[in-house]
Amino acid sequence: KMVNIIDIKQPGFAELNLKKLILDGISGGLGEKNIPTLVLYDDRGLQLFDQITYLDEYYLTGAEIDILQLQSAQMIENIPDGAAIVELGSGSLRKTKLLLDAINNERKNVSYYALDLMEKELIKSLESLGEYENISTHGFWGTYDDGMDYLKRFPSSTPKVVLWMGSSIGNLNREEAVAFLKKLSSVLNPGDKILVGIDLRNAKEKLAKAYNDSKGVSRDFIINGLRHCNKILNQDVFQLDNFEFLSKVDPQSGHHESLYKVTTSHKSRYVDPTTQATHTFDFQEGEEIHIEFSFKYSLQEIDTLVQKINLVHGNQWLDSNKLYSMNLLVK
Ligand code: AVJ
Repeated sequence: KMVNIIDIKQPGFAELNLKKLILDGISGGLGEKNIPTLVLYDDRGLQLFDQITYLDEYYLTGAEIDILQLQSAQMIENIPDGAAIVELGSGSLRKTKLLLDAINNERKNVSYYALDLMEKELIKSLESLGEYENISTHGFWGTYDDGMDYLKRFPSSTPKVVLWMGSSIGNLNREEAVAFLKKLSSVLNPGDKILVGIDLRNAKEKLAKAYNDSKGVSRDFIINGLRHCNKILNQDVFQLDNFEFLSKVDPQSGHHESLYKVTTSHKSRYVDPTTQATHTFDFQEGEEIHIEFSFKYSLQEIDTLVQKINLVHGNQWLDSNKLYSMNLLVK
């Protein structure tokens, strides 16, 4: 199958930015260091995350699939004929396929655009979709920001549905989530929709297992981020033996946090290849470096979120165990 990938990236921008974000992030003092969450998703990181989604302990994916399998008929009533469906962070398309199959069975004509940062993954996953009679499929290769810019170019007569699944919203803190959705909403027209998957505030024990599973895949996934940093910097700034994975659940603020804990005090350096300037980094034993938040929402918090972004909360679907939600937001 031939797949159609459109490069919508601002050239060079993402790579340059990530290097600077890593170096700035580890330049702080004790307790101030952080690493951009995005470094988790290189080829190996995507593979490991895909493995995580098959673990029973990581209940989010199963819950979203449960909703899509049992309630997709009602869901696609909200997708008009002729719509452009744009998915942010499309990944393996395992879940999207359920939705597209249902749309195709209804003989609705839609165009589907999968947006992802990894070109190889985009090609592979779009190839795996097979042919639909009434659905054209396309790949957008770029960042969320590139995708939002591109959305402005769609004719206003085309109804748009933005899919944002997997509770990816959880990687943003609550203020960032409002800001992001406001920006997304600003490139939509009245009547356009956002279908967003949001994990609920579940029991502390459940979260602890979801993000620190018994097989250690979650740990490998997070630790791989350091390996990817070294690749991006083209130097071994992070000595993997000196760090371990730390998983923290905070029931009060309703999030999980993944961190790196420094096991041995040490220094490391980075030599800037263009200026030859040397940056030195000081890591103290016991120091914790932030890498990822996964924020959870109560039903009340979802309502508040939707109010803040001035959208109308349409249907809400929960999985059979009421662990996870899919929400229709209408501009
Ligand atoms: C893909 C961002 C939704 O936060 O639950 C899985 C990533 N991190 N295990 C999440 C993740 C650790 C995941 N998201």
